[in-house]
Amino acid sequence: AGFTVYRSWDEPGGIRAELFDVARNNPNLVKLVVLGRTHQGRELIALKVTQGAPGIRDGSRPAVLYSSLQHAREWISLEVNRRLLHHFVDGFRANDPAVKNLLKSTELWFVVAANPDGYQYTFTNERLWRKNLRDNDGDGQISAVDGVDPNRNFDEHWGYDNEGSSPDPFSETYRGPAPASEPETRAMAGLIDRIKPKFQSNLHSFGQWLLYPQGWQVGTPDADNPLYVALGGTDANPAIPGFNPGQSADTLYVTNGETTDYADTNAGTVSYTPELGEGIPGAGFVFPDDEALIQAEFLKTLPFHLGLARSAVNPTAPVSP
Ligand code: 0X9
Ligand code: ZN
Repeated sequence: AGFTVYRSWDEPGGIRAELFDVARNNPNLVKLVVLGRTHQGRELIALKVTQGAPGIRDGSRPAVLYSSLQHAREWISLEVNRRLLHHFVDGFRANDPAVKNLLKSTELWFVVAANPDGYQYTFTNERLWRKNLRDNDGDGQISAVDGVDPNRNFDEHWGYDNEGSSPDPFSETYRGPAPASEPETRAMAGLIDRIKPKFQSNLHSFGQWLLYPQGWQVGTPDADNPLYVALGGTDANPAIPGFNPGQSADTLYVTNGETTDYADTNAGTVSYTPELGEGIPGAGFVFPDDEALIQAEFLKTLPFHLGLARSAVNPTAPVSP
């Protein structure tokens, strides 16, 4: 649709087709799992990347989960994660010794589009749509009253104190009618429950933050979990150059029903929300359709993401990026 880099979910050669191609072309390395279906019937897809993937029970090796595009308009999160997937898959194919060694012992999981309905809608209807496409008012069409915020629907302090999410369907942070009411939430939470990732990077944009639990209340214990600091770094020495690491409620704002809180509390996952940059100042959620800027954003986050992967076999002694 006139973009040089970005591709929609549905189009021929689009993101959905690419994920199936990556799995088909790497049968001994990549396993595609359909975790569920969206409101509009799209597959919720995860790729497991590990040596001998199809023959190995999910979650039997220490796992890392890289997820992105919960919020429909945050296209850069998908592009960065997609490039990370290719870093490992293409590195394995090219016999990169570090990648080969890693993928013998560790399984990497990729959910590059956690909200494919919303993503598609940003190409066809509204570039700045955020939520999923739940038809809240049941009128058979999508308008401002519709959609649930996928990062407010998890069964972890869902709706707590009514602060940081909304009961109003019109709101951009509508938490949905019940905890885990949404297929996107059940897919992600179900995967987390099943593989119990040691680490997660749940990519969002924008703001150059590197956030970690808890989001639901300022000053909760994980603020001082030394692992979050060991791998995320400090303001003076952040794991992603130019980003500010910090506990999310304290650093940004309070949320509830949030993904990383769910993973941390229910699976013991050390779970980060990187908020990527804008590409150029003022671009906001509309990161430019510019190969050089997108690749630079990927490369900036690569050492941090490699640190998570390399640390999974022994999480309490992290290999810093
Ligand atoms: O509000 C969100 O879900 C994330 N920001 S975004 O602009 N991408 O929507 C931030 C979630 C991080 N958690 C907290 N701030 N508590
Ligand atoms: Zn977001």
